[in-house]
Amino acid sequence: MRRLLGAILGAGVLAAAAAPPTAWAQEKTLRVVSAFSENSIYVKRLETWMKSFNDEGKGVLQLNFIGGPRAMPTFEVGNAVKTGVVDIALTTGAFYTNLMPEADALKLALRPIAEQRRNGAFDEINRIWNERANMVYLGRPVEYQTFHLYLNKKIDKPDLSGLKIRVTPVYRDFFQALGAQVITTAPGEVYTALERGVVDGYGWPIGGIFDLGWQEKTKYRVDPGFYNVEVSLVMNLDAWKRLTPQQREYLNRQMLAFEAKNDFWKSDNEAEAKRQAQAGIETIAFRGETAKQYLDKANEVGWAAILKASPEYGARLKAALTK
Ligand code: 173
Repeated sequence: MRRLLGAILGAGVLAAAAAPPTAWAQEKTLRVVSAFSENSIYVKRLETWMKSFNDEGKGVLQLNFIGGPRAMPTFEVGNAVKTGVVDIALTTGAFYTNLMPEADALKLALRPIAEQRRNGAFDEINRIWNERANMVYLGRPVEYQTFHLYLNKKIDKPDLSGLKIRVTPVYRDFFQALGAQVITTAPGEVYTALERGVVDGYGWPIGGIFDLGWQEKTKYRVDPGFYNVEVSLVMNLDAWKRLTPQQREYLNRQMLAFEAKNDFWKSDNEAEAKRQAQAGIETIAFRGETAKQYLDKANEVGWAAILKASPEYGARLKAALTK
Protein backbone atom coordinates (compact mmCIF):
# COMPACT_ATOMS: atom_id res chain seq x y z
CA MET A 1 0.00 0.00 0.00
CA ARG A 2 2.75 2.39 1.01
CA ARG A 3 4.70 1.51 -2.07
CA LEU A 4 1.67 1.95 -4.28
CA LEU A 5 0.89 5.31 -2.73
CA GLY A 6 4.53 6.28 -3.06
CA ALA A 7 4.53 5.31 -6.71
CA ILE A 8 1.43 7.37 -7.40
CA LEU A 9 2.75 10.38 -5.54
CA GLY A 10 6.11 9.97 -7.19
CA ALA A 11 4.54 9.81 -10.61
CA GLY A 12 2.54 12.91 -9.78
CA VAL A 13 5.59 14.84 -8.75
CA LEU A 14 7.42 13.74 -11.88
CA ALA A 15 4.49 14.76 -14.08
CA ALA A 16 4.30 18.10 -12.30
CA ALA A 17 7.95 18.71 -12.89
CA ALA A 18 7.87 17.70 -16.54
CA ALA A 19 4.67 19.30 -17.72
CA PRO A 20 4.06 22.99 -18.26
CA PRO A 21 1.79 24.55 -15.61
CA THR A 22 -1.19 24.77 -17.97
CA ALA A 23 -1.33 20.96 -18.23
CA TRP A 24 -3.31 20.92 -15.00
CA ALA A 25 -6.14 22.85 -16.51
CA GLN A 26 -5.63 22.45 -20.19
CA GLU A 27 -8.13 24.26 -22.35
CA LYS A 28 -9.64 22.07 -24.98
CA THR A 29 -11.37 23.03 -28.24
CA LEU A 30 -14.18 20.94 -29.73
CA ARG A 31 -15.17 21.08 -33.38
CA VAL A 32 -18.83 21.78 -34.07
CA VAL A 33 -20.83 21.41 -37.28
CA SER A 34 -24.47 22.03 -38.13
CA ALA A 35 -26.74 19.97 -40.36
CA PHE A 36 -28.86 23.12 -40.76
CA SER A 37 -27.85 26.05 -42.91
CA GLU A 38 -25.67 28.75 -41.47
CA ASN A 39 -28.29 31.47 -41.85
CA SER A 40 -31.04 29.45 -40.16
CA ILE A 41 -32.51 30.58 -36.87
CA TYR A 42 -31.24 27.31 -35.35
CA VAL A 43 -27.66 28.20 -36.20
CA LYS A 44 -28.03 31.86 -35.28
CA ARG A 45 -29.08 30.80 -31.80
CA LEU A 46 -26.29 28.24 -31.71
CA GLU A 47 -23.76 30.93 -32.51
CA THR A 48 -25.06 33.26 -29.81
CA TRP A 49 -24.79 30.39 -27.35
CA MET A 50 -21.29 29.45 -28.51
CA LYS A 51 -20.14 33.01 -28.01
CA SER A 52 -21.06 33.05 -24.33
CA PHE A 53 -19.84 29.46 -24.01
CA ASN A 54 -16.42 30.54 -25.25
CA ASP A 55 -16.33 33.76 -23.24
CA GLU A 56 -17.07 31.97 -19.99
CA GLY A 57 -15.16 28.81 -20.87
CA LYS A 58 -11.71 30.34 -21.29
CA GLY A 59 -9.09 27.98 -19.91
CA VAL A 60 -11.63 25.14 -19.73
CA LEU A 61 -13.47 24.40 -22.93
CA GLN A 62 -13.98 26.13 -26.27
CA LEU A 63 -16.19 25.45 -29.28
CA ASN A 64 -14.99 26.00 -32.82
CA PHE A 65 -17.77 26.27 -35.37
CA ILE A 66 -16.71 24.65 -38.64
CA GLY A 67 -19.91 25.40 -40.54
CA GLY A 68 -23.17 24.12 -41.95
CA PRO A 69 -24.09 21.95 -44.96
CA ARG A 70 -21.58 23.69 -47.20
CA ALA A 71 -18.83 22.36 -44.92
CA MET A 72 -20.50 18.96 -44.50
CA PRO A 73 -23.59 17.60 -46.27
CA THR A 74 -26.65 17.34 -44.01
CA PHE A 75 -27.05 13.57 -44.19
CA GLU A 76 -23.33 12.96 -43.48
CA VAL A 77 -23.20 14.83 -40.21
CA GLY A 78 -24.39 11.91 -38.06
CA ASN A 79 -21.68 9.60 -39.30
CA ALA A 80 -19.05 12.30 -38.79
CA VAL A 81 -20.07 12.52 -35.14
CA LYS A 82 -20.16 8.75 -34.75
CA THR A 83 -16.65 8.34 -36.14
CA GLY A 84 -15.20 11.41 -34.44
CA VAL A 85 -14.47 13.39 -37.61
CA VAL A 86 -16.19 16.18 -35.69
CA ASP A 87 -16.91 16.37 -31.97
CA ILE A 88 -20.35 17.96 -31.79
CA ALA A 89 -23.22 18.53 -34.20
CA LEU A 90 -26.44 20.48 -34.23
CA THR A 91 -28.74 18.10 -36.04
CA THR A 92 -31.97 16.13 -35.84
CA GLY A 93 -32.71 12.40 -35.60
CA ALA A 94 -34.22 12.31 -39.09
CA PHE A 95 -30.82 13.20 -40.53
CA TYR A 96 -29.04 10.14 -39.08
CA THR A 97 -31.57 7.34 -39.43
CA ASN A 98 -28.85 5.63 -41.51
CA LEU A 99 -27.05 5.04 -38.18
CA MET A 100 -30.10 4.27 -36.07
CA PRO A 101 -33.62 4.42 -37.56
CA GLU A 102 -35.09 4.99 -34.11
CA ALA A 103 -33.34 8.40 -33.87
CA ASP A 104 -36.38 9.88 -35.60
CA ALA A 105 -38.53 8.92 -32.58
CA LEU A 106 -37.49 12.09 -30.72
CA LYS A 107 -40.12 13.98 -32.76
CA LEU A 108 -42.73 11.91 -30.92
CA ALA A 109 -41.75 13.06 -27.43
CA LEU A 110 -44.75 14.21 -25.45
CA ARG A 111 -42.86 16.16 -22.77
CA PRO A 112 -40.44 19.07 -22.79
CA ILE A 113 -36.74 18.25 -22.49
CA ALA A 114 -36.63 19.57 -18.91
CA GLU A 115 -39.18 16.93 -17.96
CA GLN A 116 -37.40 14.25 -20.00
CA ARG A 117 -34.34 15.00 -17.89
CA ARG A 118 -36.34 14.50 -14.72
CA ASN A 119 -38.37 11.43 -15.66
CA GLY A 120 -35.54 9.24 -16.92
CA ALA A 121 -36.24 9.59 -20.66
CA PHE A 122 -33.05 11.61 -21.16
CA ASP A 123 -30.92 8.87 -19.56
CA GLU A 124 -32.62 6.23 -21.67
CA ILE A 125 -31.98 8.26 -24.84
CA ASN A 126 -28.33 8.48 -23.82
CA ARG A 127 -28.00 4.74 -23.20
CA ILE A 128 -29.38 4.08 -26.68
CA TRP A 129 -27.39 6.84 -28.41
CA ASN A 130 -24.16 5.64 -26.73
CA GLU A 131 -24.68 2.08 -27.83
CA ARG A 132 -26.13 2.60 -31.27
CA ALA A 133 -24.31 5.61 -32.63
CA ASN A 134 -21.32 6.13 -30.35
CA MET A 135 -22.93 9.45 -29.44
CA VAL A 136 -23.77 11.41 -26.34
CA TYR A 137 -27.14 13.14 -26.57
CA LEU A 138 -26.22 16.49 -25.04
CA GLY A 139 -29.55 18.29 -25.15
CA ARG A 140 -32.36 19.83 -27.13
CA PRO A 141 -32.24 23.58 -27.74
CA VAL A 142 -35.31 23.61 -30.01
CA GLU A 143 -38.78 22.80 -28.71
CA TYR A 144 -42.44 23.74 -28.93
CA GLN A 145 -42.41 23.86 -32.72
CA THR A 146 -44.65 21.67 -34.86
CA PHE A 147 -44.07 20.40 -38.37
CA HIS A 148 -46.39 21.39 -41.19
CA LEU A 149 -47.24 20.43 -44.70
CA TYR A 150 -46.66 23.28 -47.18
CA LEU A 151 -48.27 23.08 -50.61
CA ASN A 152 -48.56 24.75 -53.98
CA LYS A 153 -51.79 23.00 -54.82
CA LYS A 154 -54.99 23.38 -52.88
CA ILE A 155 -56.50 20.45 -51.02
CA ASP A 156 -59.76 20.38 -49.08
CA LYS A 157 -59.24 17.19 -47.16
CA PRO A 158 -56.25 15.20 -45.85
CA ASP A 159 -55.74 13.39 -49.13
CA LEU A 160 -52.43 13.82 -50.90
CA SER A 161 -52.99 11.42 -53.77
CA GLY A 162 -51.46 12.68 -56.97
CA LEU A 163 -49.11 15.04 -55.11
CA LYS A 164 -45.33 14.83 -54.94
CA ILE A 165 -44.04 15.98 -51.59
CA ARG A 166 -40.51 16.61 -50.41
CA VAL A 167 -39.81 14.76 -47.17
CA THR A 168 -37.22 13.54 -44.71
CA PRO A 169 -37.86 10.51 -42.49
CA VAL A 170 -39.85 12.88 -40.22
CA TYR A 171 -42.78 13.05 -42.61
CA ARG A 172 -42.22 10.14 -44.96
CA ASP A 173 -44.62 7.54 -43.61
CA PHE A 174 -47.30 10.03 -42.63
CA PHE A 175 -47.49 11.73 -46.03
CA GLN A 176 -47.33 8.36 -47.76
CA ALA A 177 -50.22 7.17 -45.63
CA LEU A 178 -52.18 10.19 -46.91
CA GLY A 179 -51.48 9.07 -50.46
CA ALA A 180 -48.52 11.27 -51.41
CA GLN A 181 -45.64 10.30 -53.59
CA VAL A 182 -42.59 11.29 -51.54
CA ILE A 183 -39.11 12.49 -52.46
CA THR A 184 -36.42 12.73 -49.80
CA THR A 185 -34.06 15.71 -49.96
CA ALA A 186 -31.85 17.70 -47.64
CA PRO A 187 -33.21 21.16 -46.80
CA GLY A 188 -30.68 22.70 -49.18
CA GLU A 189 -32.42 21.13 -52.18
CA VAL A 190 -35.98 22.20 -51.41
CA TYR A 191 -35.89 25.54 -53.23
CA THR A 192 -34.70 24.03 -56.49
CA ALA A 193 -37.19 21.18 -56.23
CA LEU A 194 -40.02 23.71 -55.83
CA GLU A 195 -38.71 25.96 -58.57
CA ARG A 196 -38.48 23.14 -61.07
CA GLY A 197 -41.86 21.76 -60.11
CA VAL A 198 -40.29 18.47 -59.05
CA VAL A 199 -42.45 18.67 -55.92
CA ASP A 200 -45.87 20.14 -55.14
CA GLY A 201 -45.03 20.75 -51.52
CA TYR A 202 -42.80 19.91 -48.60
CA GLY A 203 -42.67 19.24 -44.91
CA TRP A 204 -41.01 21.78 -42.61
CA PRO A 205 -41.49 23.28 -39.13
CA ILE A 206 -43.66 26.34 -38.58
CA GLY A 207 -40.50 28.47 -38.52
CA GLY A 208 -37.68 28.89 -40.97
CA ILE A 209 -39.22 28.84 -44.45
CA PHE A 210 -37.91 32.38 -45.06
CA ASP A 211 -34.31 31.41 -44.35
CA LEU A 212 -33.91 29.75 -47.74
CA GLY A 213 -36.48 31.80 -49.64
CA TRP A 214 -39.16 29.13 -49.85
CA GLN A 215 -42.00 31.63 -49.26
CA GLU A 216 -41.53 32.67 -52.90
CA LYS A 217 -42.57 29.19 -53.98
CA THR A 218 -45.18 28.37 -51.33
CA LYS A 219 -48.93 29.01 -51.66
CA TYR A 220 -50.45 27.16 -48.69
CA ARG A 221 -49.63 25.94 -45.21
CA VAL A 222 -51.75 23.11 -43.86
CA ASP A 223 -52.84 23.30 -40.21
CA PRO A 224 -52.72 21.82 -37.65
CA GLY A 225 -49.03 21.23 -37.18
CA PHE A 226 -47.98 17.80 -36.01
CA TYR A 227 -45.18 16.16 -33.98
CA ASN A 228 -42.63 17.95 -31.85
CA VAL A 229 -39.77 19.45 -33.85
CA GLU A 230 -36.51 18.09 -32.52
CA VAL A 231 -33.15 19.78 -33.04
CA SER A 232 -30.41 18.68 -30.70
CA LEU A 233 -26.72 18.75 -29.95
CA VAL A 234 -25.00 15.38 -30.11
CA MET A 235 -21.38 14.56 -29.36
CA ASN A 236 -18.91 11.83 -30.20
CA LEU A 237 -18.76 9.47 -27.21
CA ASP A 238 -14.95 9.08 -27.27
CA ALA A 239 -14.49 12.84 -27.36
CA TRP A 240 -16.84 13.08 -24.36
CA LYS A 241 -14.82 10.46 -22.48
CA ARG A 242 -11.63 12.41 -23.11
CA LEU A 243 -13.03 15.48 -21.34
CA THR A 244 -12.09 16.10 -17.73
CA PRO A 245 -14.90 16.07 -15.14
CA GLN A 246 -14.64 19.86 -15.01
CA GLN A 247 -15.04 20.16 -18.78
CA ARG A 248 -18.03 17.81 -18.79
CA GLU A 249 -19.65 19.72 -15.98
CA TYR A 250 -19.08 22.98 -17.87
CA LEU A 251 -20.57 21.57 -21.06
CA ASN A 252 -23.63 20.25 -19.23
CA ARG A 253 -24.13 23.52 -17.41
CA GLN A 254 -24.02 25.48 -20.66
CA MET A 255 -26.36 23.00 -22.31
CA LEU A 256 -28.90 23.49 -19.53
CA ALA A 257 -28.59 27.25 -19.91
CA PHE A 258 -29.29 26.88 -23.64
CA GLU A 259 -32.38 24.74 -23.01
CA ALA A 260 -33.57 27.21 -20.39
CA LYS A 261 -34.16 29.63 -23.29
CA ASN A 262 -36.49 27.29 -25.16
CA ASP A 263 -39.56 29.39 -24.41
CA PHE A 264 -38.24 31.61 -27.20
CA TRP A 265 -39.80 29.20 -29.67
CA LYS A 266 -43.33 29.88 -28.45
CA SER A 267 -43.18 33.50 -29.53
CA ASP A 268 -41.18 32.66 -32.64
CA ASN A 269 -43.96 30.30 -33.75
CA GLU A 270 -46.51 33.12 -33.65
CA ALA A 271 -44.19 35.55 -35.38
CA GLU A 272 -43.43 33.09 -38.17
CA ALA A 273 -47.10 32.25 -38.76
CA LYS A 274 -47.84 35.97 -39.02
CA ARG A 275 -44.95 36.52 -41.38
CA GLN A 276 -46.17 33.69 -43.60
CA ALA A 277 -49.63 35.25 -43.79
CA GLN A 278 -48.08 38.60 -44.66
CA ALA A 279 -46.10 36.92 -47.43
CA GLY A 280 -49.40 35.74 -48.91
CA ILE A 281 -49.27 32.14 -47.77
CA GLU A 282 -52.82 30.95 -47.20
CA THR A 283 -53.77 28.55 -44.46
CA ILE A 284 -55.65 25.36 -45.22
CA ALA A 285 -57.01 24.45 -41.79
CA PHE A 286 -58.47 21.09 -40.94
CA ARG A 287 -60.80 21.42 -38.01
CA GLY A 288 -62.70 19.31 -35.52
CA GLU A 289 -62.85 15.62 -36.26
CA THR A 290 -60.79 15.96 -39.45
CA ALA A 291 -57.97 17.65 -37.51
CA LYS A 292 -58.14 14.99 -34.84
CA GLN A 293 -57.95 12.20 -37.39
CA TYR A 294 -55.03 13.93 -39.15
CA LEU A 295 -53.05 14.18 -35.91
CA ASP A 296 -53.96 10.68 -34.74
CA LYS A 297 -52.82 9.31 -38.06
CA ALA A 298 -49.50 11.19 -37.83
CA ASN A 299 -48.79 9.71 -34.41
CA GLU A 300 -49.97 6.25 -35.22
CA VAL A 301 -47.98 6.06 -38.46
CA GLY A 302 -44.97 7.71 -36.82
CA TRP A 303 -44.64 5.11 -34.08
CA ALA A 304 -45.49 2.22 -36.39
CA ALA A 305 -42.59 3.20 -38.67
CA ILE A 306 -40.14 3.47 -35.76
CA LEU A 307 -41.22 0.14 -34.27
CA LYS A 308 -41.01 -1.58 -37.61
CA ALA A 309 -37.52 -0.25 -38.38
CA SER A 310 -36.15 -0.85 -34.89
CA PRO A 311 -38.42 -3.05 -32.75
CA GLU A 312 -36.30 -3.26 -29.60
CA TYR A 313 -34.94 0.28 -29.33
CA GLY A 314 -38.12 1.73 -30.76
CA ALA A 315 -40.15 0.13 -27.97
CA ARG A 316 -37.73 1.45 -25.34
CA LEU A 317 -37.99 4.95 -26.78
CA LYS A 318 -41.76 4.77 -26.96
CA ALA A 319 -41.89 3.84 -23.29
CA ALA A 320 -39.51 6.67 -22.38
CA LEU A 321 -40.93 9.43 -24.58
CA THR A 322 -44.62 8.87 -23.96
CA LYS A 323 -44.66 8.47 -20.20
O1 173 B 1 -35.49 18.66 -43.19
C1 173 B 1 -36.52 18.53 -42.56
O2 173 B 1 -37.63 18.84 -42.98
C2 173 B 1 -36.45 17.97 -41.21
O3 173 B 1 -36.49 16.78 -41.05
C3 173 B 1 -36.31 18.90 -40.07
C4 173 B 1 -36.18 18.39 -38.79
C5 173 B 1 -36.05 19.28 -37.73
C6 173 B 1 -36.07 20.63 -37.94
C7 173 B 1 -36.19 21.12 -39.20
C8 173 B 1 -36.32 20.26 -40.29
